[in-house]
Amino acid sequence: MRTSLGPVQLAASAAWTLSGNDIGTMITAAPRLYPHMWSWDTAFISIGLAHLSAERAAQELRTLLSAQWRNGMIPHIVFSEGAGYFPGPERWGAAELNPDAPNAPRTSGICQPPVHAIALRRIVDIARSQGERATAYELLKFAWPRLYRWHEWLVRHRDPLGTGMLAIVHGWESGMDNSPRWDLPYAEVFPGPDLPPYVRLDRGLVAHADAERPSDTEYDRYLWLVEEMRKVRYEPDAVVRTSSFLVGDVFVTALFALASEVLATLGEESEQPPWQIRQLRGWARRSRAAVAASQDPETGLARDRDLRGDRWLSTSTIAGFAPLLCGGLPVDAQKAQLATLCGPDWAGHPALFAAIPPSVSPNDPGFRPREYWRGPVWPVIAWLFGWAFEQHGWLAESTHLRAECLRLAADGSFAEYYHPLTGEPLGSRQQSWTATVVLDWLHTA
Ligand code: 9WN
Repeated sequence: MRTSLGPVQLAASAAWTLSGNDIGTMITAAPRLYPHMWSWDTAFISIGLAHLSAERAAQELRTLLSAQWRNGMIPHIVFSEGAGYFPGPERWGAAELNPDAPNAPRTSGICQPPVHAIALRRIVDIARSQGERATAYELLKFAWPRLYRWHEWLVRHRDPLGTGMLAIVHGWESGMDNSPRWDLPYAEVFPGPDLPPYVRLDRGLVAHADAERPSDTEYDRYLWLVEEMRKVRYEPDAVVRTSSFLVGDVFVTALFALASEVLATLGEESEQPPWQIRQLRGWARRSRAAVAASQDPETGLARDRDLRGDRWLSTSTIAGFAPLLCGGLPVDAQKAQLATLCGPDWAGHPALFAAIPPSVSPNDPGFRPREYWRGPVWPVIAWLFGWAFEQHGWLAESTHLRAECLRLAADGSFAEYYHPLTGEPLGSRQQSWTATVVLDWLHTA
């Protein structure tokens, strides 16, 4: 029998989870599987934290931004002093190889989706609504220029075609590690004989690792890409030139477009340089157009672009709905996408436990309801769509999505992801970002 906590208990339990993951210097992504700070996790974590303490949320975002590389990149992992994750700082060797990487704290050498400006918007609004105007003001002053530099880094180093479609050099950069989106490009990644040996730690920390975590073959490729980057000392343009994996990521691009608009508006509110604000709006426009241009004429879904293989990647996943995040499609096409997302192939599928879009459609032959990014539901992805719906004024859809997400999360496990047909918690438990999006939903319900 599934537990179902009421809102007060659920909120208390989420707060308890966060305090359990607070190691003093940071809130880790999860207690055992992810005992460090992950870039996009921290953005979501700080949103939920703001409901408990705006100052604490600001501090968390500041910790992440303090590990920003001198060239502007926000690294995908900021390592705590604790061990217990592979690949750890020694395997990345970022500070040893690249003078732009900070020596302390140590970091990985790649990045993750640019959702931080969205978090900043949310924290500033929550802080203001709590009368914490000084906290909001100080955080904006600290974070805005750093986020501007982060967006500038992405434009400078990750738009190889100059079209606004941002490229990733590793599946980990998408945040959707082994999504079927990456199967074709990963098939062209051939680990060399000089791949140093390694021992995975994740497999021992998840109950059903074979079903719920990426395979060893996939890990060989992940680690090989790290080796390739080490060889060029994480120099961003050399990485883009040499990585065997280079893909225009439509979901990252949509988040970038959305976050650039948000950052521009925050810039207007805080009197940032007008030319930077104009630049952000221009970047947003270009990336929005790139997302729209990726639309598959047959399915209506947006597509990633394999830049090594020079081909569209038409795998149907949740990322195909990227235009619903950033806009840019003609009104009719947008309406059609929304109807598809809410319809029987996706969130409206009759067999789902809750009406939340899973990572892959249950009607897709590749649907694997327990497998990492190949079918389960990720609450943070639903949060992003819900937040974007609210911005577009689709209030009925966002309210419904929020209610369904709260129903799924009412078991209090704060799982990393959930089985879409049964609601069973999967992957890590007490995952910080799940607890924090639940807190945000509870406060806006
Ligand atoms: C690799 C921390 C991260 C999330 C990612 C998720 C997973 C790491 C892993 O965990 O990735 O970065 O070891 O599987 O895919 O989205 O940020 O929660």
